[in-house]
Amino acid sequence: MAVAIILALVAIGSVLFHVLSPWWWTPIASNWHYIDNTLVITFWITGAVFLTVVLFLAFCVWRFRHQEGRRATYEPESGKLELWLSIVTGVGVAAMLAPGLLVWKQFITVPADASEVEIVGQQWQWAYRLPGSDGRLGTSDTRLVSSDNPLGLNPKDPNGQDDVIVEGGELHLPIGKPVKVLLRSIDVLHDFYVPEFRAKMDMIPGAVTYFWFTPTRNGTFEVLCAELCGVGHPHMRGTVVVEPEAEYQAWLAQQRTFAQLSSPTKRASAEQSVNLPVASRGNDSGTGGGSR
Ligand SMILES: [Cu+2]
Repeated sequence: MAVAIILALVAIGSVLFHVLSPWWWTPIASNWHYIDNTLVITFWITGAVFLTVVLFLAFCVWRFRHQEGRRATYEPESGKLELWLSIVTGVGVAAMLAPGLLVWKQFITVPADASEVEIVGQQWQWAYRLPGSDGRLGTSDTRLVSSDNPLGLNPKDPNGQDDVIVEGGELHLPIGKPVKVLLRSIDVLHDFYVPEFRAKMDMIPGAVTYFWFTPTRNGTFEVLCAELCGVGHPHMRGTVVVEPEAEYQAWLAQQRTFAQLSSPTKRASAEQSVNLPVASRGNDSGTGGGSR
């Protein structure tokens, strides 16, 4: 009897914890309400299954407890029960997976008017690159990464000269404008994650991953690395500031471009050591504008 009561208390306690808990997700600051909706659907389905199973267990412990003279019957197969369990489980799993597929399609279908921002992960810091006045990002190649060119930009690509580079600082974004986030890693797996944006994605060395979102709330948001990437992983934090267009433009005007950051002598030596044509797109290159 005590076991049955404990099981019932676990079920009731879980519901009370959910209702009374102060720990809930952060207020959303992007267009991705769909992500919250899929989480809520999964939460209710798994919550209902959890309650049903635990309460059924409590009932069975009490109902079929040991009694003098009572004997259990052995029933290894039950076609009817197996059919019902298969149908209910199948419907439950499909209900959890189907919304995710629909949301994923939207998550990677970038609107035509989205501007591009490149985010580069490196043990253990973030760097950002925004297109300059031409609106296009120049190409990049990991073979060009050096202390003078930490993001591996192609110095021969004219599109890259005016690219704005922010290393270790804040990323600013204008509110209400869709942005395509291009993700690169210089060394190991990282994952760009801002909880309020409800968006995250792995950064894979040698590849460019992407998603898009529209910031919907002004404010300062913390960037976390959501992929264990070495001993400095917990300290790999950054800041995204969402602000009105005028303030964003003022911030942008203060940033430095690739051309300003790399002196002519440094660029000449980089070109000598790696001989790449302007339009080079190797396996691990190509964050060029509009190629995806
Ligand atoms: Cu990381």
